[in-house]
Amino acid sequence: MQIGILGLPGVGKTTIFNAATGGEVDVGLFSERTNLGVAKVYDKRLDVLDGYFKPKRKVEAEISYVDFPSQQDGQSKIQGITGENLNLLQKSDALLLVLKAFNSPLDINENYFGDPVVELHTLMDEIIFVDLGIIENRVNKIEENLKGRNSSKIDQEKTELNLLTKIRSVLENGFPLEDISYTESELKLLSGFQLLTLKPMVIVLNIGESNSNDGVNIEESIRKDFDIEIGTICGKLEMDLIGTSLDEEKQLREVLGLSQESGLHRMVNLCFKSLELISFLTVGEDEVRAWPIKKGTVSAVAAGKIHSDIQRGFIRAEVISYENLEICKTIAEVRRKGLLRVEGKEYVVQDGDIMHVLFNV
Ligand SMILES: Nc1nc2c(ncn2[C@@H]2O[C@H](COP(=O)(O)OP(=O)(O)OP(=O)(O)O)[C@@H](O)[C@H]2O)c(=O)[nH]1
Ligand SMILES: [Mg+2]
Repeated sequence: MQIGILGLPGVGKTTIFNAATGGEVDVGLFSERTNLGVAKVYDKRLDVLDGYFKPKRKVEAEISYVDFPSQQDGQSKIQGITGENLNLLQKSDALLLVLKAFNSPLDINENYFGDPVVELHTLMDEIIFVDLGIIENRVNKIEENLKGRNSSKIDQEKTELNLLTKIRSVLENGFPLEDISYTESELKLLSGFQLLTLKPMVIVLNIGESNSNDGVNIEESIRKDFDIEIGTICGKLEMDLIGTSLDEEKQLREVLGLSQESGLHRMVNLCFKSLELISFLTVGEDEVRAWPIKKGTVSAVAAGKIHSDIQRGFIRAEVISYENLEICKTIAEVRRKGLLRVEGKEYVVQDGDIMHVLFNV
């Protein structure tokens, strides 16, 4: 699962990428590199389980991030994204939209408006522009195909063309594509275009160290115009905190008057949620681990994430909800209280289920 990081130039995309993935990519305006990295999804439950089981290791769920470069033409608009980068962007499962709410000497940059709401409208216009480009390419291709050919695909391509024309006019008028209704087959076609406007989105407000209290007000004004989850983060601070101990981090947050809850954790968790992922957990002497699965996954398929043999030879799963283990502290006590359930392969796994799968190959 991959998140594409988008934003106007110099808003702190690479800074946030570094903070999330523990990366050490150079930051600065008009970057030219595309950066790929993996972020651990902080899960408080793993810390608690780590305390109970004292395993050799603790393994968090992970999600990938792609940080795109500014464009070379100095405009550094997403509009300029082409080729391999456009491909990567289209393949992303969700988008993280970075907005700038810190002051810096770089504010001479003409793309910075000083108002995150205006910035977000500009960014959305650009995202729509990219989609219009994708549609235009496909329309041209179909029109080319339809010229002088009488293959069996004609009807199919005409249907596609109709749909594309319909969504093009919706996008040109600036309406979200979710607002119109589609038939089952149209939806299937649509998913093939990998349009950006149809991807789940999360906003991250990159706030300055000195104005960290403004976040709440800015979030409120964004919510008036957009129905998208928002996380506020001080990107630079979070990046500088990589590698510091928890105690040092706590102290620094106090000194700077920042909340103790890590904005970074919240941001990564919002991304995780936007992907419609949940975690089931496994515990033992070797490791406690969170396994990301799509909401609605059944136990045999979930077990396949651990190993395909376990899915193939699935017999049954012993399941304890995290909450019950937290109350009981030990698996023996969970059993004594009769809180351990035995589930079959069609059981829909819930977030925080602690699973032990019995299998036979
Ligand atoms: N004060 C402050 N500066 C920041 C913060 N986040 C980023 N910066 C600075 O802003 C500049 C640009 O940051 P980048 O992370 O490179 O921004 P970007 O969006 O990746 O830039 P491009 O890729 O060139 O579009 C750098 O000098 C950062 O140090 C922040 O939270 N506070
Ligand atoms: Mg960058």
